[in-house]
Amino acid sequence: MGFDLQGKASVGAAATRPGTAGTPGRWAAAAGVVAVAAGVVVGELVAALVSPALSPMTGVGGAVIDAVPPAVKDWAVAVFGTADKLALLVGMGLAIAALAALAGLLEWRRRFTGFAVIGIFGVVGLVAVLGRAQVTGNAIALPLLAAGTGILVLRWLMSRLRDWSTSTTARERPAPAAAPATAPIAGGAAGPDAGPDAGPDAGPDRRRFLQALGGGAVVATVGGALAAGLRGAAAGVSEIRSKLALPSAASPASPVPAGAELRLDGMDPLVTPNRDFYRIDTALTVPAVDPDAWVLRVTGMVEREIELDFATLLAKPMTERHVTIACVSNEVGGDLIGNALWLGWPVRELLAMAGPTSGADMVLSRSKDGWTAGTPLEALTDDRDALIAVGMNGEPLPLEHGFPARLVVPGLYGYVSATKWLTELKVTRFADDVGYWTPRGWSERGPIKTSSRIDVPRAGRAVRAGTVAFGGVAWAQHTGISKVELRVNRGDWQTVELAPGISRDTWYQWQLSLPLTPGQYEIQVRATDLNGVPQIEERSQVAPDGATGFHTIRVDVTP
Ligand SMILES: Nc1nc2c(c(=O)[nH]1)N[C@H]1C(S)=C(S)[C@@H](COP(=O)(O)O)O[C@H]1N2
Ligand SMILES: [Mo]
Repeated sequence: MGFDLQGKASVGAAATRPGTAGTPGRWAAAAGVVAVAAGVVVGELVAALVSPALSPMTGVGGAVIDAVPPAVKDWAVAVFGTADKLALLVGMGLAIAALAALAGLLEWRRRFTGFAVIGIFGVVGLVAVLGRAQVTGNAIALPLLAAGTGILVLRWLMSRLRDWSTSTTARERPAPAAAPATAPIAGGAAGPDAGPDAGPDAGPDRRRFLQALGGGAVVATVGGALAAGLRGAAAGVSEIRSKLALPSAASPASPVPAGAELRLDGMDPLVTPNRDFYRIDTALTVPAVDPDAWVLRVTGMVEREIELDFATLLAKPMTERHVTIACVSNEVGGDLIGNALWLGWPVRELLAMAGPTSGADMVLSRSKDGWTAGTPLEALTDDRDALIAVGMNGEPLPLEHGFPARLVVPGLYGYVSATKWLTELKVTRFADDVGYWTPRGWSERGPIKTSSRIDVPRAGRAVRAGTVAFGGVAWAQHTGISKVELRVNRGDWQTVELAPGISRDTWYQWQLSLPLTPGQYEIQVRATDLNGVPQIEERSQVAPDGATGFHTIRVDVTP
């Protein structure tokens, strides 16, 4: 490891060396390109797998588009026409390749400088991705994952290249003519550590480096093709989705009552935007379901089996409802809950056409990827407007949320009801069938438990003494909330101002202002449903059927 010496070489002198044809400098640049390609491919592949709407490359591309002055955009459109986006991606690819080659060269000259260049890529990618609207939490990891992979691969290739260089130098003679890299790196390999690595012949080390480089290039190419394939399938469906016109609702949602949305600073919106909606599923790759190929089958204990295609579904009289859905894994105070405006056809109408036979008490719904949920037949046939949903907040379902159709059942946790990428409804009995999560330690039935959350002030955040505003949400789907109370340091419960809910099936916002002097406070919230049943005080884990306990936060009030 005598390469510190290379780093000490002046930039001018060093620049001539790696730039000379046939020196390892050229190979260092190649190593940079392969390493960065591997990083980008890993980022794209993981993105393609976890969420089709995410792509570090298109994230950066989008940020470039946003940052570019309108005149340049007009110019690009004029010159490249509709291929402007392709031109942008090609341009980005070339720019990244040039920077990657530079990173390889720099790393060859001075350890960690090339890593730093790749690290800066990662941070730029991060900033670009953060600025994109569609992007959700886990996207943040992707540019860092890409940069980390790039650095690791470069480190690996560099150590091979140095072995090669060291052995070449140690021989103190040019390698055979066939070797592309023959010039010894002056000084660099002659350091004190060079001795043990120095072989009598550069052949094996040279071969090892070239194998590593070639292997890296092959893996990056195959991974890139795979990512492109996955992305292509999802992109095709995304394209179809973006052109889909949803029918208007025959039974529209009741309007959001005045005052339902308390405009308290720091409060989550009453209706959760799609891009912020929590996502939970077992799907490693988001199923890309072409609506033209989609059918929903009603099978099992029915008088008539039914096959429903998407066009037929869209032609049914649609119902639109606000419903707050929640995950059974939502901790007290957690954010695995969201409220959306769903458009769909009531499941009970489809089930009525099929005619469940007597004895049936469960519907096992199945998704494209084989996941299942077991829902009480009653919850799908009573008056609660369980929907075969096609729309979410005025748009077709996002791919991540079940495009083209999913179930939404007010009052039940998602794992027993909210099947995304829906393909089958099997009418059956709890005695005969089980949903995916039941044998894995979760209850057969999963009614949502009444709960409440403090969102303002954020837990652990310091606030100024005086009048302190508290606010949050409370929910008891399909029953509704009658009362929310707050208590300070386990004192008396104080009733808060409860905003009108959109419906019994949605969460309600609440707020309360309290005069507080400087000090530390423990604040707790509890909700009571419209039947007068208060939420459970005793703490319990999320498994097997949902967490209980009061959301408790600590607030530091400063003078
Ligand atoms: N196909 C499929 N549908 C699914 C799941 C799944 O793993 N696969 N998870 C369920 C669970 S546990 C929840 S909480 C909800 C979450 O829906 P969302 O991702 O749209 O918020 O989807 C449900 N539907
Ligand atoms: Mo869930």
